[in-house]
Order: sequence, then C-alpha cells, then structure tokens
Amino acid sequence: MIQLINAPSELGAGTRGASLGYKAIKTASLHVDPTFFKRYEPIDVETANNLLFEHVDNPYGKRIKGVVKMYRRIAAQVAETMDDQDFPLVISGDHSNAGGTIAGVAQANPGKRLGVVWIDAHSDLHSPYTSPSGNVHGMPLATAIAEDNKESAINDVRGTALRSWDQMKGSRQRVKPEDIVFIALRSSEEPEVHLINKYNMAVHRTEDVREKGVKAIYEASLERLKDCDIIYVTFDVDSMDPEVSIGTGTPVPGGLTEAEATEFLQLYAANEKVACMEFTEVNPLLDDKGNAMGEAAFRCLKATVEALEKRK
Ligand code: HAR
Ligand code: MN
Ligand code: MN
Ligand code: MN
Repeated sequence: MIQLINAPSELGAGTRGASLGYKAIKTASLHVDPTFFKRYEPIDVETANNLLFEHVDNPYGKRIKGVVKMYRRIAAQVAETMDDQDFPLVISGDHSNAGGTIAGVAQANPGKRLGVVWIDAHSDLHSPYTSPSGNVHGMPLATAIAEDNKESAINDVRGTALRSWDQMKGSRQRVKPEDIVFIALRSSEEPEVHLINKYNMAVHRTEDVREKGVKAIYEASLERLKDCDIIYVTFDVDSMDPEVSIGTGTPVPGGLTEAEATEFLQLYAANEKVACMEFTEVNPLLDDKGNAMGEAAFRCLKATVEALEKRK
C-alpha cells in the first residue's frame, strides 16, 4: 500500500509559505481528482513551525533545533511505514527534512545499500560550515553522507548549531557519496562543487536531459546505482523551470518541463528498487499564477501514484 506522509515543515526555508505546499496540492486535486486524498489519506507529521515566531539565534543553521525535531519525527514515521511494508511517499514543506526521510529508510533497511536520486535545481550539500545562507534546506544531502566539508569552511560555527548539526548528521554515512545521482542540477556553490568532484557524484543537467532524453538519463542513473539494493527519489519542484515552478522558494531558470519531470517520476515509481519518494518545496505564497505550482505538483503526484500502483 502507498502511504502518503504529510510533513509540512518550513523551518529550513528562507522564505515563508512552504508549509502550505500540501494544502496547495490538496486544493489542486479538487479540480482534477476530488477523491484522491480520500483514497490516499496521508498521515500527518507534527511540525515545529511554532518556532518560526522565535528569534533566530544561529546564523549558520537557522532554526536548526526545530529542524532536528522534524528530522526525528519524519525518520520515525518513514521507518514505521516501511516496517509495515507500505511505500512511504512523503510530501514535505521545505527540503531540510529529507535527511530525516533518508534516515528513516536506512533505519528500516539495515544492511541494504541505499542509492539516492536527487531531482533538484540545487545540490543541498552544505553544512553549517559552508552554507552561504544558513538555511537548512540547503543541507539535507550532506547529513545523509555525514559530511561536514570542513576543508571548504567559510563560517565560524559554534554552540548549539553544531550540536544540532551533529544530531542530524548522525554518526555514520547512510548513503555512500558515490551512490548519489543529481538530475536537473544547475545551482551549487563552490563548497558543494568541491564535494561533487571529490566523490565523483553523477550529475545530469537539464541540457543532458534534452540531448539524450529522459529514458536514457533514467537508465544511466540505474546503471550508476546498480550495486544499490534500494533507491530513494526526491523531487524538489524547483527542478522544474520557473515557467512551471514559480511557486517555490528558490526558483532557478533552465529547469525541466512538467512533462520531463513527470516522465522521470513515472519511470522511477515503476522501478521495484525505488523504496521511498518525496515531493517538496511547493510554496503557494510565492505563486503569482494562482495555484499553478500546486496544480503541476498534484499532476506529478497523481502520475507517480498511478505508476506505483501498477507495480503490483
Ligand atoms: N545553496 C543555497 C543555500 O544553501 C540555496 C539552497 C536552496 N534551496 C533549495 N534547496 N530549495 O534545494 O542557501
Ligand atoms: Mn532541495
Ligand atoms: Mn532546490
Ligand atoms: Mn497565490
């Protein structure tokens, strides 16, 4: 069974409104498939969004204590869902907690090698030592590979931010850096580029998708992850072009079309190795075309769920 998990976090984002992403998607469903969220009723993860109203005291890991709370809750819910032999499909607010999703997948699958497909304009490989913004949604993938990247440090991090970071990071790698594949990546800072090159992570840019086609990129990603037992696929909607994805915190030109994104999601969802998926970063407060982003995300979600259903 597919189990939707609604985790409306937004502590990790730099702009407000990502916690409304799920509501935007649900509202969009009313025009297209009004009973969808009855058939796939999500489990709600309790947020720590009350902390939004408190003073930010860690410039290099903003609201990171609250993000850690979300991490634990999401990891626990994802692990429980997998222990129940259900398929976790997480709809999160901002991307910061994807490290928690990965921790949950790892917890429920001890001894299995976990690969990651990161469909995103950004590489989300910062640590508090390297983040240019202090926004924790730029850090989740670094927690999965337990990477401080101190050799690229630009920030003098101390105190509770470090303790929270160490809690998120955990004591061991949940994913090997060489088992990461990026799709539609087009915005990374120098410290992230350093890690991508150091560990030879696979990068497929939008131009590569155009040139070779979605299917070929999908197949290349599977080849790359052939020694992995299971795969987690994350879909940050800013992977799509701002023409589709203006309702998101950090849009970047040159992204995927909705059709390309949909084809990727359908292919991954149909693959038995894919054990968990996540949709993230829909922010209707930033959408200047009504709920266009919510509608596109819902169409992508519906296509994903239909492909998952066909597996059985
Ligand atoms: N790399 C930038 C930073 O860390 C921007 C990160 C932004 N946003 C995301 N992640 N939506 O995918 O500040
Ligand atoms: Mn992201
Ligand atoms: Mn992004
Ligand atoms: Mn609007």
